[in-house]
Amino acid sequence: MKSTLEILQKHFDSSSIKTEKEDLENYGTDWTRYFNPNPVAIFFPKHIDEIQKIVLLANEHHFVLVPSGGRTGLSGAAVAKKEEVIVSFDKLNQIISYNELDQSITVEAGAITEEIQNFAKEKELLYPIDFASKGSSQIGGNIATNAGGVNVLKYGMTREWVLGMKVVTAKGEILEFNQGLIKNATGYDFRHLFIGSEGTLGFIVEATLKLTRAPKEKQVILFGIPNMEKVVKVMNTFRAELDLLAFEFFSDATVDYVMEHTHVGLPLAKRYPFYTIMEFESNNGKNTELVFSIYQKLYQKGWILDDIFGGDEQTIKHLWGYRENISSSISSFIPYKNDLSVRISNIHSFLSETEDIVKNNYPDFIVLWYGHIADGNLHLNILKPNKLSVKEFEEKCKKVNLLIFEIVKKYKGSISAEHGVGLLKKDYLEYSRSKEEIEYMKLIKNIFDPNNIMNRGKVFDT
Ligand code: S2G
Ligand code: ZN
Repeated sequence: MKSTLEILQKHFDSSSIKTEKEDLENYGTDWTRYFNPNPVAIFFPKHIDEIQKIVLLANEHHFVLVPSGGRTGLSGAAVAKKEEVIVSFDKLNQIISYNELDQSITVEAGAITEEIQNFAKEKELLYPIDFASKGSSQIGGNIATNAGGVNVLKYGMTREWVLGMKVVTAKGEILEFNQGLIKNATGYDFRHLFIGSEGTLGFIVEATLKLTRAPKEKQVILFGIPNMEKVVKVMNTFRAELDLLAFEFFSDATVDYVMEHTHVGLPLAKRYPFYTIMEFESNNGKNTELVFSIYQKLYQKGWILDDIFGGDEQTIKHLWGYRENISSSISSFIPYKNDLSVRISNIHSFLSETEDIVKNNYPDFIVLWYGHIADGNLHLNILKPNKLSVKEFEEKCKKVNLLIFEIVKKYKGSISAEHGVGLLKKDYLEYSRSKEEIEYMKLIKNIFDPNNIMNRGKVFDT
C-alpha cells in the first residue's frame, strides 16, 4: 500500500510538495496556539486542475485534505494535526479580472485581502471588509470563515460581497455559483453554503467580489467612557443620528499592551474603564459638527468623559492603532479567545453576567474585552499567566467556557461571532445551534463529501 506521500510524489512535480519539518510546523497551524501540527506534506497547486486531481486522489486513497490560505484563523480550521495533506493557495493568488461596469473583481482564492483592497483603491473603489490580519489573510479563507472585521456595521460580513464563486467540490467537480449576478432567484444558492463552510465541503478556488464607492474624508473620534452600559448607549445615540463607518470598543486593560507593543502613550490625558473609536465621513463638515453637538450632550450627561478627534490620516491611524493593534500586542501571551455575540439589546446584561463569571473564576487572570459593539460582538481574551503551562491554562479556560456558553445560550447568542468553529469551538456548537441543525449540517457534508476527505473533524465530527 503506497503511503500518501508516495502517491503525491507519483502524481505531482516534487517542486510543488514540501515536507521539511519547519514547513510542516509552519503550514500545519493557524494563529491558534493550542494544537500540535502534524501534516504529512504541503501541496502547492499552480492550477485548478491540480486541485481537482488531488481531490480525486484523496477520494481514491482515502487521505484527508486541509485547505490553507493565510492561516490567520483563530479557531484551528486550518490546523492539520492528523497526517492530513495541506493544500496551500500561496501559488493561486492572482487578480484575474476587473469589470468597471459591474464594479466587480475576480480573484484566485490565494489573493491577499490587502492586495484586493489596494487594487480597488487604484480604481477609486473600495473592497470594504477590513480587519487586522488583512496583510496576510487570503480571500479564500476570508470567504470560508465569512470574515467580519471593523466595518460590519456599515458593510456587513464577507458574505454580502461575494457575487460569484468557483469551487472544486469534495467529489472533484468544478462548479461555478451565481456567475457574478446581482439577482438570481433560481433555487438554492450554494454560494451561501460554501461561505462559512470552513473548507469542509470543497475548495473555494476563485471568487468574484463586489466593490463599492469609497468613503470620502474619513474622520474618527475616540471617547473615554465610564462603563459598558454607556458604551452601548453612546453607540446607539450616534448610530441613530448618522451613518457610521465603524464603532469599536476596548477596555482600559488592553491599552497597556498596545502601549508596550507599539510604543505609544495613553490615548487620552487620563485613563477610563472603556474607550470607543467611531469612524464616519465628514460630509463637508456637516457630520463633524453633528458629532460634536451630540458629544457635548453626552458629555453633559456623563456618558462620555473625554475625547480625542482625528481628522488627518496620521492621527486617524494613531487612534485606530489602540483598537487594531490589540490582537498582535497580546498574541505573545497565548490568549484564550472567546468571540461571542448577542443581540445588541442584550449586550449590557450579557456582559455584566459574563464579567461576574470571569471575575469569580479567573481572579488572578488578566481579562481583556474589546470588539465590534455595534454588531453585538465581544472579544473576550484571557491572557495565560506565566506560572501556568499552556495545557493547564487551556484546561482552566475550557472549564469556564461552559459557564460562559450557558449565558450565551440563555441570550440565544453565538459562541463564535466571526472567527468560525474549526477545532477550538467544535465541542460547544450545541450552545448556539440546535441538534436538528447540526444533524442537517452533517447530512449536507455527507452529500458533498461522502468520503469525508475535506477538513475532516472541523466544525463537527462525521
Ligand atoms: C478583532 C481579531 C482577532 C482577535 O480584533 O476584531 O477579530 O480576536 C479580532 O484578536
Ligand atoms: Zn473581531
